[in-house]
Amino acid sequence: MAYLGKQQAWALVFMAAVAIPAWADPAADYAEHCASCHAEDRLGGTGPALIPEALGRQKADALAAVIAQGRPATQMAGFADLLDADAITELVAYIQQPLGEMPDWTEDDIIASREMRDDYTAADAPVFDADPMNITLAVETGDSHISVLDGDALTVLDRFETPFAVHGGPKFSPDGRFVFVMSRDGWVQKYDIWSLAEVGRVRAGVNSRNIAMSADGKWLAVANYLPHTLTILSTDDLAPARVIPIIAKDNISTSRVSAVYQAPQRNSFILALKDAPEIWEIGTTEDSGPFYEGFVHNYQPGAVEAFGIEQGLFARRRIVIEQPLDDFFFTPDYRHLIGTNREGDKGVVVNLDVGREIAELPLPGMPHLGSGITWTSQGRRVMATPHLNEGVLSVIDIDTWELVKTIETAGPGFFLRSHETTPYVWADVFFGPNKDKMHIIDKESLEIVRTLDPAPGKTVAHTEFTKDGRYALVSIWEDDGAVIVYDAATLEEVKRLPMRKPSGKYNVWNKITFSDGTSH
Ligand code: DHE
Repeated sequence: MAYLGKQQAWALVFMAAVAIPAWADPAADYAEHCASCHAEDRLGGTGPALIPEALGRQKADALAAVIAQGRPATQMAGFADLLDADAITELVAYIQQPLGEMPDWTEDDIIASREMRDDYTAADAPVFDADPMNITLAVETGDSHISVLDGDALTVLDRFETPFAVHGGPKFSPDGRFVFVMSRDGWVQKYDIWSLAEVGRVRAGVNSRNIAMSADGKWLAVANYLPHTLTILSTDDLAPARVIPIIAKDNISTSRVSAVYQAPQRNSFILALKDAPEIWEIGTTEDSGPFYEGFVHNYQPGAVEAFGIEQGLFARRRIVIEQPLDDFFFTPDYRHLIGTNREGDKGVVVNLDVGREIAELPLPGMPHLGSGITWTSQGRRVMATPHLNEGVLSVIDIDTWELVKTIETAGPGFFLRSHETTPYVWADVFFGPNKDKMHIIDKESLEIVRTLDPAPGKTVAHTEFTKDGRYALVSIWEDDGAVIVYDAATLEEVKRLPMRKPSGKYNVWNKITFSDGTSH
């Protein structure tokens, strides 16, 4: 309640300070231009929530520029043709107003939202003949569906409806039988691949980022922007096991969670905090810890009592860093993470064992580390990341942290993919005039050896391989789009499966084995 009171007090201060001219009608402009993506109540849909808690420290003029010109790397279009400068200024003031009441989403709300399907019956064995390990899911954002593909016959086994605005990779149970899908408005759906049936769904947050599965398959963590929590669900029945408030080390400020990842070798979840210079690690087994809450590299024994010790299931460990890191990439042993700083011009390497930063990397142009992948090139273990603002891929040696090469591309890309069995990395060019191109890069020479152009003028993006790496599946990311199946060796097109704005594809085997070439 203290939190609600603070928001309301802030609202009064705001209303006194911001005078919206009597003739302005930003609410009508919002309803006309913004609500379809950001929701009528401003709590987010395909677009992020437009309330102060989500807008963070962005200044009014920066927000006005985004409304006028759009935002690179997102679906946010520019509205300068439809709204004049005054209308945009008023719209900024409107979205900066706190909501009358801060949305809260408690454990009780989560429980109340839970909808388990009473028509679901668990099959004893897969209800299809296809190899259950070679199933690939294709997310179709055009009409909120997922197609379930047989990776050998390349046919659609099922097509089921998802919650609106699925984002991030769906996460499979370790045996590959169940999959969990998250939408930006906080819904988590459980689907049984063997039975080709939805099991149920639950709203774990009001505005969520992504999900992660614990190594033992028992827990699913949901990173929330709103409220400032991490929700941990039981994968069995989607009941909330713990709702962890994200309160920073100062014990006062709260933070959004940018993303949560599974660290399988560590039996933990790793969280990126958006508003506090901290990384959290949360144990997912009964024998987790003891973790010293407030752990820092130069930790002094006397400080233990000040911060407290946490032990057991969901015990937390806090790694204090210099500034908040947005997006993460992990080395395959999960001992190191690379994060991007807020300005998007450098990468910071954090050693998770000792809990401190150990190196900095020159990565200008907003690296998209969440799409990073690793492979071996000329005897070196390397990782590569696309950049959202520059037409380059950075290749880094993950033992020495040297920049091995900057590969120039036809424009900024979003996703990278490879597979153990292929000599190539597939890199899309998501933004700009060459959004219809897909580069094929040789893993050894790090040269672009071919550029595919399968649907001129259309966005071509995101690749996934079948289990054996024989086929590469690429999206034509348009409403009347398709998934194109390529022979991964000859690079010839084999088949086109029509789909409604297909985005990511996810192969069960590649995901549950943490295949080389897959971003996690
Ligand atoms: Fe994503 C994954 C963050 C915009 C489609 N995106 C991820 C992940 C993160 C992330 C942290 C890894 C999570 C995971 O899979 O568990 N995405 C962000 C952003 O911060 C950004 C730039 C701004 C935002 O609005 O959130 C952003 N992302 C987009 C889009 O605009 C995309 C292209 C369309 C969409 O659906 O929103 C998009 N993001 C995706 C996809 C993945 C993803 C398809 C999973 C890729 C994979 O292969 O695993």
